[in-house]
Amino acid sequence: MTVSATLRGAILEIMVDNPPVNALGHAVRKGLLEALEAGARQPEVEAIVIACAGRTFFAGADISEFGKPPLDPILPDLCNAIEALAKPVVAAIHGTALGGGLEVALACHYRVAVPSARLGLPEVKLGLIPGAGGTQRLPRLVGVAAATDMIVSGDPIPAGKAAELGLVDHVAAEGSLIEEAHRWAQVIAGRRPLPRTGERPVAGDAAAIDRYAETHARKLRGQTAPQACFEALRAAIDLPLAEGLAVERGLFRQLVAGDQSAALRHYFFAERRAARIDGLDASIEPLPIETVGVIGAGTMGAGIAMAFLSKGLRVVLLETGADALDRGLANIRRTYEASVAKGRMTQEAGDQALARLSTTLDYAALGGCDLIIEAVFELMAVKREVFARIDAVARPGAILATNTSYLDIDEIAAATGRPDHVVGLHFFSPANIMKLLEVVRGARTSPRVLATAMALAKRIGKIAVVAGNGYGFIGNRLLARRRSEAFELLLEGVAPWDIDEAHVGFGMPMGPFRMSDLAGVDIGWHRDPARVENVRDALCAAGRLGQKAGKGYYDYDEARQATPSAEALAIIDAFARGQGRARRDVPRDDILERTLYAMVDEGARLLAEGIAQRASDIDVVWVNGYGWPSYLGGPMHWAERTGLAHIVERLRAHGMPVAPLLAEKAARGERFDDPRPA
Ligand code: 3H9
Repeated sequence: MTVSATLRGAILEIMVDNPPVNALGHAVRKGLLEALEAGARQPEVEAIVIACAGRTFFAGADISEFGKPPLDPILPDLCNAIEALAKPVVAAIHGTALGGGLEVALACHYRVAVPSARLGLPEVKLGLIPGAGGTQRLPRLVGVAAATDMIVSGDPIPAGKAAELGLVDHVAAEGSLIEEAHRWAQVIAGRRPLPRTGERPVAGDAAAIDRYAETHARKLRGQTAPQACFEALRAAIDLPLAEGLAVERGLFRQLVAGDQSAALRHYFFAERRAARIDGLDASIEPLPIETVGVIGAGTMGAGIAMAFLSKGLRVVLLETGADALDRGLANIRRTYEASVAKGRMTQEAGDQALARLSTTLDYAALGGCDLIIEAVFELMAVKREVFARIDAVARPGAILATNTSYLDIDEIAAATGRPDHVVGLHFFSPANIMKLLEVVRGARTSPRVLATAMALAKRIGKIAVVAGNGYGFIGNRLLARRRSEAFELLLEGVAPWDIDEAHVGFGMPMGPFRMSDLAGVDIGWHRDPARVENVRDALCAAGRLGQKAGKGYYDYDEARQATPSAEALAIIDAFARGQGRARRDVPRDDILERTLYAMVDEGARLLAEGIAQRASDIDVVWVNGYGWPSYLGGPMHWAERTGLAHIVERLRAHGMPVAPLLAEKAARGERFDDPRPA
């Protein structure tokens, strides 16, 4: 039974059980409405409590139903029916009341929640607005400013904060939600008039909306849903409830049929699918990991250490010299202090994280670690030497991991006597903040080690994607392909800033050359100024190493403001002439076609080679690690929306290679993740 109703005294308890997250799919909506109507008819029922079984209150509408014809009762009608009921309805909230789930709660006359509950309207993250009254009822309950914040950020708030705002009427003790909700229902059963949220006046005016729009303009650039949120919130201020609800409904319908929401919904499921490894037995128990050894206390090593420390694991941090170790430790301390100062972390949590850290100059101290990860210089000889050393001290069964971003895992594993316990854990900098983790599986990595890496990633709040062992894995392989196409454009006379501007206009946070300046133009440089084989070498030879040197593709002032550099342009120009390259007029549209379609082509190659398990994994990598706008779904989803046949045609028109898999999918009119014909 999805929905059951039990009469306890004069209180009707409606319990919904629709695992895993009690999404408000058709059966739930129908069952809920029927139970409510029955309760309204039963004379002995004085009040109704709506609660959910399992781990959470309703986590929202059932996202998998979007795009299909709506089945009655639709959620807005259900919410209106709850609010209109002649008997009081109490929502009993635990876990997360999200989206349509919070909208149901808003339609109830009272809300009781446990302290650990979180309440939010995350629809904007799916390219939508709340479509079941959220934009009209929330500002009536908590005021325009708080409602704007919640609806446009999409971030949930804890029950305590919700109680302060008037969104929650009573915070129940953890573990006694149902009892307290019943008691609350008994107390309010006779109170009239019923507090109907939709009948309240809206507190506040449009100034709060304008302020929010102004403050967040940069972040919201290019996205349709936040603008629709603003419009719906304005309707809540200006119009009576019924008309406001109609405006909201119209906007919701428009958005749900649009490209951006399709992309964000694709992304939502892509992220969850990424956690699954095809062919891996799901019953494999991960190995227990409590203590992690981190080798190298530079920016990357320190970031990795913090990623574990902050989530309750112990870390032993190793460096080869005392000075480097001190610098790393100071860096970690500073980062925690800053987090505490900014209110992102409590003092206590910061202190506890630091207390879990120990440092050492001696490899022998890593002997008790369950996992040892190295973040040392990106050179095969160095990696192999480090792996041989950790293999000698690590206890049997310990996992040895490398943070390499390009190198061959199998060659590294071969330096040890336990290649089945070697895995790549490619963190992204800053590793304590960036969500993405590429888990690189070597030829001999054992299933249990792989399962452990995935479970560990989840535990430390990372989004893990499995990659096969190939140069640059998933993310950097696409990056390298984009870079080489961008270099081609430079040689044809396109300025770096024009290429960057095209990417920013597309929705990326920055273009490839600003990114290169930020990361260091000299990444991967051979350090021989006399050897100039490409534009990068030419710039490095002239000391233009990027932002850290005050000059790279751009010139930087003291405030790190970038301006186009005449000198960089002259260096690029001289190099191009030396290569006998003719300059030509490149149409603006070609910039994006060539760089982005090249990435799609490379993505198809990753799929054909089995480096990526599925196209949606490539999307997850690029959205999380490289700033591909999530509202464009990731490069592979975007390619499908653009049309694979069109992309193939344009690649050919540019004289660029076309991966056989891409050509095949385009010719068959298939999507990347469609099963391949046998
Ligand atoms: C909405 O409500 C629109 C309305 O305003 C108007 C309508 C007219 N639907 O994340 P997890 C699945 S829009 C369908 O791994 P966690 C998920 O795919 C909705 N399925 O667990 C996964 O399946 P699988 C607004 C859903 O504990 C499984 O449940 N609501 C939905 O890490 C477990 O999910 C949201 O945007 C759904 N709504 O996190 C909330 N939600 O096992 C979206 C989850 O097959 N959900 N699934 O891979 C979340 O944020 C998280 O799932 C939640 C749990 C925090 C609830």
